[in-house]
Amino acid sequence: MTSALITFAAATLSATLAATVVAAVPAAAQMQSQTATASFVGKDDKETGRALLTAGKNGVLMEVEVTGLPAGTWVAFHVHETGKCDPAHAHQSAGGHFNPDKTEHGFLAANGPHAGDMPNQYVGSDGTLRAQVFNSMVTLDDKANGIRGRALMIHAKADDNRSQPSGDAGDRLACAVIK
Ligand SMILES: [Cu+2]
Ligand SMILES: [Zn+2]
Repeated sequence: MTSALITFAAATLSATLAATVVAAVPAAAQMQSQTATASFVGKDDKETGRALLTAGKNGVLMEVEVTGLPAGTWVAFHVHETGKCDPAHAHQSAGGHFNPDKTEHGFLAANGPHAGDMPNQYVGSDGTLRAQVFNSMVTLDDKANGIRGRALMIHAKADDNRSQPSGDAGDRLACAVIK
C-alpha cells in the first residue's frame, strides 16, 4: 500500500516536470528565430536598400539602409498593409497603413496611431537613409499584429503625424516586402 502511493506520487511529479520542460523549450526556440529581411525597390524597379528586422519581447527592431532618397530631407517611414511593391504604379499595390486595431493615423491624432506608424527619418546629404527604428506595436509572429508578408514604405515628405488617412507624406519612393 505504502509503496504504491509513493510510486503514484513520483509519476505525478515527473509528469508535471515534463509538461513544464515541453512548454518552455518551443517558446525559447521561437523567440530566437524571429528575424526577417526586406529589400527596397525604388520608383524605377531597382534595388535601393535593405532592412533587417528582429523581434524582441516588446516589438520589432528595424535596421534600415536605403540609397537614392532626397538628400537632407525628413521622410515618412511606415508599415503598409499589403506586401506587394509595384513601381510601375507608384507602389499603390501596398495599400494603406497597417492598421489591425482600426485606429486613426498619426502619433498626435486623437485616436491614433496605426500599428504601422513610425517616426519620420532624416536622409543624409548623400541621399542615404540609415536608421534603427523600434516599433512596439507590431510583431513578427502570425498573430494579428504580425508584419511578415507586409511592406515597409519610405515617402518623399515627412508625415505630419495628424492628417487622415496617412499623414500627407507624399509619393511612395521606396517599398520593401518583409520576408
Ligand atoms: Cu506610408
Ligand atoms: Zn498611419
